[in-house]
Amino acid sequence: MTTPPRLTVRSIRATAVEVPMKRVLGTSRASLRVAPILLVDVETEEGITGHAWLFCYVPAAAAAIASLLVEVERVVKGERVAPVDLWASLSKRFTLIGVQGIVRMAMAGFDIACWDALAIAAGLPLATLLGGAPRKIRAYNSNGLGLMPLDKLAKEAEELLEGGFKAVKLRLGHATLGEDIAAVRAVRAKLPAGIDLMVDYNQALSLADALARGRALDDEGVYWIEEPVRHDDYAAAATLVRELRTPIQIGENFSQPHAMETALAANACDYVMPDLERIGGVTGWQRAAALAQAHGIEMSSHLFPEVSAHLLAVTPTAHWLEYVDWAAPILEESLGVADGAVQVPDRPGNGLQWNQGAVAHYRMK
Ligand code: SMN
Ligand code: MG
Repeated sequence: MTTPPRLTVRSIRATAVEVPMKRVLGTSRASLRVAPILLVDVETEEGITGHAWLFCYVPAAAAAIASLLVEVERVVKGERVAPVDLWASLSKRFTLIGVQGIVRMAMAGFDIACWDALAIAAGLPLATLLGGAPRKIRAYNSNGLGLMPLDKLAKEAEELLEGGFKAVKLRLGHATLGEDIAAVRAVRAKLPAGIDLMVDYNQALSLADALARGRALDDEGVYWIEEPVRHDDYAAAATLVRELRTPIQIGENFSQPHAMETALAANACDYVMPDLERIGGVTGWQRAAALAQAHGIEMSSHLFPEVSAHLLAVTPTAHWLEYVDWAAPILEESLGVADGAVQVPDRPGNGLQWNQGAVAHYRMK
């Protein structure tokens, strides 16, 4: 057996694209029709390139993160591709500005691409490099189902079952409780028995309103209530955990594993769903997975299904993968979905490869 080459960072390339979404994502905060995505390529002296994509939420953030990656490159150029060590040196470099927000997203993109390069060099799928193996990961369909008229919701709910999905997620946070319940019922009416329905408020509610709406939802049989209140109001979330029967899900806004630790210490949720670019890339995810295991709490992913699938394959309390198809148009090979599960690709690395023609087409102007 040959030893994989030691890799050295040569450069970081960032390419911003705006990919139209097949289905509008109408959340209580904003409506998204286009996915602003930043492609991150870490090139090594040895000729291996690692890939990652970041979701930028607003197009302006793509340029800002790309510019932060120039500073990341200045720190890591010529260093060994050792993501844990590089996370530590970048954390030190960025302490004064703060390892948060888009600084941390840039670091996460670099970290994810470094792990990809290591797995490619080893000739192993990322899941295998991390001690697991490619397998099927249970997923819910999180495309669409935003705040929209009831007839459209009902139609979309049916369409989202294609692929054999056994669960879908509905965005809530309408002006009134009555409208939220009507939306849940419109979707539920189209779901065969045994299909689970998650709901997501995107931090829309006050504690009092969350208690009122949560009590009403307790009678609707929803699987979890996601981010009902401001993401870092762990005291309010803990009250909801105590008062409601429906599980409370939070985590897409955990900034590095410390935030998750604080939330768990406050009993702020029943489930967690860290986001790869906010938790700290592959390095941060693994630390979060250990925390979830220690607390005996089930852990799902947020966005980034392609890389998150590898990580859930080695997460002791793996729960649900959030499936979105937003990056599919710019990928050489999109994630395989069948029987409500995604298949972790059995090829070296995390499996991300850009379709260069599509990247040129969707490139941000
Ligand atoms: C979400 C994700 C990405 C953009 C907007 C909203 C949502 C989710 O909170 O959990 O999918
Ligand atoms: Mg959410």
